[in-house]
Formats: sequence, C-alpha cells, structure tokens
Amino acid sequence: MVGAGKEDPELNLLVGRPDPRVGRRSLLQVAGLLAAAGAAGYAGGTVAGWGDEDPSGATGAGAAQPISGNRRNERLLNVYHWSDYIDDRTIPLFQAQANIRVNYDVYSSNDDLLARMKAGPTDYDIIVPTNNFVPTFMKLDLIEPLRQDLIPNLTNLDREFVETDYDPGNRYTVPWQWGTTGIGFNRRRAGDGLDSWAAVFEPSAATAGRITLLREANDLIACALIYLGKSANSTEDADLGQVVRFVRSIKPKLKGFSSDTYIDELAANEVLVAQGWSGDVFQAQDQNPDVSYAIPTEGSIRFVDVMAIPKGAPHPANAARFMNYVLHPKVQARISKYVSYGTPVSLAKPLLPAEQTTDPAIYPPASTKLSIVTLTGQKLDKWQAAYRQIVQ
Ligand code: N2P
Repeated sequence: MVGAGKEDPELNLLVGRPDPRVGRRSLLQVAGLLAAAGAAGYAGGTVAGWGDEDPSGATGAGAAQPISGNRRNERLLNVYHWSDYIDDRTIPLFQAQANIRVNYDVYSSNDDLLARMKAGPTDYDIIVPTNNFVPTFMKLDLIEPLRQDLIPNLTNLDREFVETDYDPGNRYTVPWQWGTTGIGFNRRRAGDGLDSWAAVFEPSAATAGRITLLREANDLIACALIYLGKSANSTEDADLGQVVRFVRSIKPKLKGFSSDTYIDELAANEVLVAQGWSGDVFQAQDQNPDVSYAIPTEGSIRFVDVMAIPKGAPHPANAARFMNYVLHPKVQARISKYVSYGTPVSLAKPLLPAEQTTDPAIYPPASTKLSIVTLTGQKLDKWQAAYRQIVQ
C-alpha cells in the first residue's frame, strides 16, 4: 500500500542516507548520527530551510544558550520509546536544530515500560505509554505535569486528542501517533481477505506454527475477549478464566508471542498471520507486498500512544521542546508517513500521501467496531495475571 516515498526531499532536509528504521535492536548512537548528518559541533544559529519547521521558535533560536527549566543543566534528552515507531530523520534533525543531544532507547510493550518505571528512578525524560496506561502512571505518581508554556504547538492537536478521558487538556501527555490492533497476514500463503479473529485464534493447517499473538497483556486479553463474544473491557473472573484456557489450548499451534519481531517475520514469510498493530503491519508490507492488514469484523481496539515526562526527569524543558517539535505538521507528516500510523494533527494530512489518508485501515470510518480499553488498577492486575498464565 504505502511502498515508495520514504524519501521526501521537502521533509528530509540536512542529513544524508539514513540508518535503518529505529527498531528493537537499535539504540540511536547520537555521535554516529551527528557525524553522519555532518552536524557534529553544531552550536546554534539557524539551519537553512528550517525556519518553517518550527514557527514557534521554541527550538532553534538561541540554541546555544543554557535552557532554563531543566533539573540538570545539560543539552541532553533521554527518550524511551516504542521500537519501530519513528522515521530515521526526526531525531538527527531535532538534534541539529535544537542543539540538544538525544539518547534513544526502545521497548516493545506497555508491560515492559511500566515494570521499568516502577523499578525505580531512571534518567528518562520522555516515555510513551498507551492512553489506557496513563491512569496507572498517574496513580503511581510516575509522571509529572508538562511545561505547557513551552509547547505552543499543542494548539495543532485535533480536538479528540485534547478532550480525552485519560488526560483532558493535555496536562500530562502529548499524543505521538494512534492506531488499531488487527490482523497482519500473508495473502498468498494464508489466504486472501482474512477478516475474522478466527484467523489467529483458530489456526488452519496452512498457518499453524506460523502465527504470533501480541506480547502485550492489554491487546492479547482484549482481543481474545472480543473473539469469545465478551466485553472488551471485562474483568469477570469467569471471562478471564475462559480466555486463559482458550489461548493456552491453541498455544501449541502458535509460533509464539511477539510485539516487535513479527514485523520482520511477516516480511520474511516466516510468520503468516500475526495479531499486530496497524502501522507495524504496514511497515512489513513495505518490505513484502503479500502482507495485508485487516481490522476483524468482530471488532477490535483503538489506541493512542502518548508522550509523558517521568516524575523528576533530569531534562523536562528539553522534553517539552521535543514535544513541541513533534507537534509541527511537517514533522508529524514525516513520522506518520514513515510509520503508517494515524496522526493526531489533521494539519499534517495534506502533507501525507493520499493513499495513506484515505486508507480505512489507517483512518477507519466511524462505522468500524473499535473499543477503547480502559485499564485501572485492579483490572490491570487481573489482566496481567491472566496474561502471565497464558504465556508462561
Ligand atoms: C510501534 C508499536 C505501536 C504501539 N511499533 C502500540 N501501542
């Protein structure tokens, strides 16, 4: 679907040929990237062509001055983000423009992120939980309010991403991208037009052993509940018990559980059917045109992944500058075009290929059955317990 076109000279200024996408194995080595970008030693001033990318002036101007509002006086930003969720230009360009060095680590499930943040303080300045985890992060006092005065581009956000139940008015969070959970499948080897959760939960002879389910409690439990005809938000012990027994019974026919490797495995024909996230499957499709994505007719879930600042982070002002940069329509378009997830900034849509903005698998119509899963303390514990019984 969205194959060519990762290289857009308009959107990709300044740096040369990129590294591969920032996947699960990558840790962005800033020095290397800056050297590759020819930007090492950049110390402020204006980078030609960049004025239009940051009209607010929150970055760029005065880039060599100390930045107030950080707990550590360093031009550094430590980002902890999902794997395979950013293009290869945004970080080098932000570094060059803001003169802020970025360290970039990746995780591939909310369970991993939460466990890491609960384990004690880290040096991270930005983390990106999914919307339904935000109440838990707040309750555990793991995130702090944003310096909204440093994020004037918040006004670019579409209303539905401002008027939310998890963080009305974006006091703590700024949306990154949004998407759906569905089925990634190989049309030639698994069959054309798969559109039911049965494709993953009732393995066929052709696909047995080459199916993966998401390694993420939220998505695995919610979609199994939907397939079994229960509420996507159920906390009933009987429902969860049924989910555990059912998914355990099909385990011998699965390849396993993955929330990152399945992209490359779909692309390499090693996995033929995967429960997966929309943009991830499109990234596999970019490499293998036999791969398709479908939102099952039984219904599925929709999510928004949001940037937040861990409580006591060393560089909250730098984090706010990065958030402001990401909210610029051109930057949103560059990220969204590359990762094939939905943008929360409609102003970016005219800059995106029409085949993306008109694709109902990326921007589903209101008629598509999609639940928003909410997770609060007890529910999260129950779902994670059920998930552990399934995977162990
Ligand atoms: C990106 C994963 C999207 C996150 N690889 C799903 N919440």
